[in-house]
Order: sequence, then structure tokens, then C-alpha cells
Amino acid sequence: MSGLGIDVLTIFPDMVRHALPYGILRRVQEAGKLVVAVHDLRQWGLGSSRQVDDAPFGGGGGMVMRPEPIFDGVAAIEAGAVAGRRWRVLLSPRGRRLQHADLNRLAGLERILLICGRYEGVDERVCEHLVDEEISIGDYVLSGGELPALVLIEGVARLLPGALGDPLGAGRDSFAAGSLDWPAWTRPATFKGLPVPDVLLSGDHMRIAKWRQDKSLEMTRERRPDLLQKGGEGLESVEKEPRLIHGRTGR
Ligand code: 9D3
Repeated sequence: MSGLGIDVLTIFPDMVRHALPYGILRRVQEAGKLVVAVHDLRQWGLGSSRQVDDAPFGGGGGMVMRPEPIFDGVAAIEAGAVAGRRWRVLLSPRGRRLQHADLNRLAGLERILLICGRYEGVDERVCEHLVDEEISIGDYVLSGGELPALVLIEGVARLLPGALGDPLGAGRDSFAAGSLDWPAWTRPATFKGLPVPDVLLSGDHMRIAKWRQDKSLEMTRERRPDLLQKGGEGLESVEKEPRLIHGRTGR
């Protein structure tokens, strides 16, 4: 297989599986460019109750994910039918915020293992000694890493070669690098008395291209001036060095 393999380790495997067979994500998998294998962490849970969490040392509320099921699950997956080391990513609110450049980097790997946290977090030994990288999808609190893992999977899937029917493919994204999309209209030309801008009906493709570029820049200045700052986190800004953990990187 020349494409990408992604394993997901989670206590809610069906939550992840049920989101996979839709849209581009479905097509990429049907084309064999992406294989996603979802694993139930409870397989490696402790005792007859398959326990995966416990109270935090030092007290305080909430539960923390125990390290053994996660270490055992990762070892089993990497020794399984498709054996070999994965790039191990922990989805965590403490991780570095996911950027488009991360998707490009991850799309270039062969095998990724996504570990989804739940409860109040995971035992720090997982972060320090098992995973290569911690990723967050933004500064808001969710209940676990499953939806963030799906966000990452969908974002990576559409960057795989030939994922989009359009031969320009994801290249159109880089065309719009560092600025927001221009506004779009479709038929009817007038709706509830609201007309489409004349220029778009003019057939003058040079004028249209210029107008769109101006609109894109105007909209970016207005809503996301941070994208225009040099050194800011552009949609496709050249990737900063990935955060090193134990001296390993994804390259
Ligand atoms: C930051 C809140 N933490 C303070 C005690 C507790 C906590 C809340 C929610 C710890 C973990 C979670 C579950 N969230 C994720 O696993 C998660 C996440 C998120 O909440 N926001 C953005 N990205 C991510 S990636 C994984």
C-alpha cells in the first residue's frame, strides 16, 4: 500500500468509525489511499471491568487515564498485522494547536497512531515516554480526543495525492495561502431582490480574477489580519520545526 495508514486508539471506537464513510474521506478510503483502523482501548483495560482510568495521585477531582492500557494497546497495534513503528500523536488540550502545515506534514507519513484521551487527561508517562507529539485542535474544551482525531483524519485525507477529483486538488488551498476565500455566489442571479455583483456575470475573466483577489485581501484584512502578519500562522505558512519529543520528528 502506497497510501497512508492511520490507527486510532479510543474508548469510543464506534464514535470514530461512524464518521468515516462520508464525502471525500469515504472516497479516499475506497480508493485505497487511506486505511483507518480503529481500536477499542478497553481491549487492554485492567481486570474483568477492563478499567482504563483511575483517581489522580495527590487528590483532586476527576479521573486520569491509566498508562498500562495505552502502552499495551500501542505495543499490540505496532506488533499486529501491519507491524511497525507509527508516528504517535496524542490528541490533548495541552498540545500544539493544529495548523494546515501540520496536515501537510502528517499526510507525508506512512503510518500514524492517534491516541484519544478522555476524562481529565492521561497519565503524564504517556505524554513523556510514549508519544511523539501532542496536538490540540483549538482553545476550547471538549470531552475527549475523538472528534479532534476525526478533524485531523479528514484534514489529512484530502491532502493525499489524488484525493480531490480536481487535478489542481489541494493545490487550490495553497493558492489561497495566508488569506481567506473570496465570497461566492451561484444561481439565481437575483434572489429576493438581492443581485450578484455585476463583474461576476461580465465574462471578463481577467477582471473577475482581479476582483476576487481584492475581495479576498479585503476580507482577510477585516476578519483575520493575523494571517497577513509576516511570521503569523498562515494557512499554509512554511512549517516551523515540529516540536521535538525524545529527539524524534515526523520526517
Ligand atoms: C483544559 C481542561 N482540562 C483542565 C482540568 C481538563 C480537560 C478537559 C477536557 C482535559 C481533557 C479534556 C478532553 N479534551 C481533549 O481530549 C482534547 C481537546 C480539547 O478539549 N480541545 C481541543 N483540542 C483537543 S484534542 C483533545
